Amino acid sequence: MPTAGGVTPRIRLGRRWFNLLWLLPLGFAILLACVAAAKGLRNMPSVQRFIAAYPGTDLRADRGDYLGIPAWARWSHFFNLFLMVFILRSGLQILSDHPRLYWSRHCTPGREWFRFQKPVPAEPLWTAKQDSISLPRHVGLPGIRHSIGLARWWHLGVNLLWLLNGLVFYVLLFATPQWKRLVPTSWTVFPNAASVAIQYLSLDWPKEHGWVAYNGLQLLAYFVTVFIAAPLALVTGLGMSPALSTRFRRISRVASIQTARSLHFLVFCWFLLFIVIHVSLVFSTGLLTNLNRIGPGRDGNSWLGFWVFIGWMGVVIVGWAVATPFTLRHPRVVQRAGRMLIGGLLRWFEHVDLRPGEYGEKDISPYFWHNGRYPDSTEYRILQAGGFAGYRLRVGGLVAHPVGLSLEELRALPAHTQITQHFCIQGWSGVAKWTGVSMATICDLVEPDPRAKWVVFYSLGEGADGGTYYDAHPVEHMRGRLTMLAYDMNDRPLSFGHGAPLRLRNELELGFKQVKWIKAVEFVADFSDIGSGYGGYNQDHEFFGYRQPL
Ligand SMILES: Nc1nc2c(c(=O)[nH]1)N[C@H]1C(S)=C(S)[C@@H](COP(=O)(O)O)O[C@H]1N2
Ligand SMILES: [Mo]
Repeated sequence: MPTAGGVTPRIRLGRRWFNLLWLLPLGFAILLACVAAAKGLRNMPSVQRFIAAYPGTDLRADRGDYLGIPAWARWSHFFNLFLMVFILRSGLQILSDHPRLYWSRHCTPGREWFRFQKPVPAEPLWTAKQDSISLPRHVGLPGIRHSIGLARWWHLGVNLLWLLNGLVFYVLLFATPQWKRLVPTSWTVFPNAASVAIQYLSLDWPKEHGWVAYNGLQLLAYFVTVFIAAPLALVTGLGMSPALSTRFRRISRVASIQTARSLHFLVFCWFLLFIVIHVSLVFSTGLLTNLNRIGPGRDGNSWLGFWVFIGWMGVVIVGWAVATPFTLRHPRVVQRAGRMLIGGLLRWFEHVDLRPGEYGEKDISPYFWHNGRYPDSTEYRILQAGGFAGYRLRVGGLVAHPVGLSLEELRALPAHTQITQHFCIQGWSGVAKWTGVSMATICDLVEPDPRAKWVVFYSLGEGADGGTYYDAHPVEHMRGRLTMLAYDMNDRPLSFGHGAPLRLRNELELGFKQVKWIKAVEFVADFSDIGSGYGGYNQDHEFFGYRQPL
């Protein structure tokens, strides 16, 4: 897609939008005011007594048990920061594919609380893809516009490694007395943190005991990062899965995908803020001493830690620099490696049997985003002009009775209605009522052969780069209660934009698999000889995965 820039991030307060760039001067002014206030406070005898009583660090009696930082913690700290580079960059890339955040699953334009894109234009057929923006190549991963397929392999694949690293860290932390360094065990952590805040802000810094114990503010910041932000990143990440959200309906009713997405972004902001402050303080509170402790694990101010740090940073910078060029040169490698890392997990998320009835009429979204490339072939135009009277849905392949069904014949089959939520891979969602024919009914009609493992849905429309849009679904999903061919949306015949005359709904999967303007359905043993052989148009052209329940 051609490059397209966004706008500086802004947030909505009521009806007004505020440019977040104002936070820079505003934050600086607030910081100056806080420094002035802290300096004033420190001249007060009561505050001086408070600081004397709570100097900042709780030096426990058993502190000798957990002196210093063991090698496993230092290595896991390094792996963590190395992996974080890819996680943060690819996460930002994913966000740029729909640069708007909402608190409601409806994603109504103008109701977002945060955006770094212009307001949604009034064009009725404006698509989410048109709405996506580019990032600088070395900020986003891989930076170019609508590269979410590749960004997701990075994000989810590296996340798995990051979670494993975190798991090992948790286990070793609690298997040793080291947990006492990160978990506050006394309420004095709060007055100590307040005292440290005053001391930092008054620019007369507290005495550091980093080899033995962290100060109150540090302890709280580390605790929040390790035990709140990191797990929240995982939970909110999973909260964006259509399969899991529909399975855990009671949770997703209250906290929808958009709550999950917004919180996931706030966790991202916390991580960024933490990194900035953490690194600034590492540099300004005794660089050599700090680097010795976290690098070679020594107490002292030799240059050894500095050189270890330079080595680590070299690895980080090389990883940072090669990630985008490598991804753009070898996208198939990224796609395959990603699938190797998390393909099994995605497959496992598909093992849920979804039930209808999660949403009611009142939950239907007032605005439902459009997406994809609209059909423009003469074949489609002629069908559309004739009110689809000449339309025949062909169902064939490995089946006992291939059929060609007119819309009338489809409407004469037992009708199925479901009110469900659509999850676009780009991040927007919406609830709609779909009426049509269950794929189970179609299966009863055509009787698939046991050799059929996949069902391919072909569109009358082309994909973004030309060629038939299609997508393959596992045959087991065809018996699922929420897999259907819809001819009505919200009690009206499907509109042109939403897929007239027929579209697929398979609520286990993301939006791109819901083929619109369906022409034919084919039961096949495998999809390797269809298109480029990756299981769908987006898999062939945009490096998505063929199982996308997350
Ligand atoms: N034929 C076809 N079907 C398609 C697409 C497309 O480009 N072509 N886009 C997909 C994507 S990415 C999404 S999110 C949904 C959007 O459906 P909607 O426009 O009804 O919201 O359709 C899917 N089906
Ligand atoms: Mo999508």
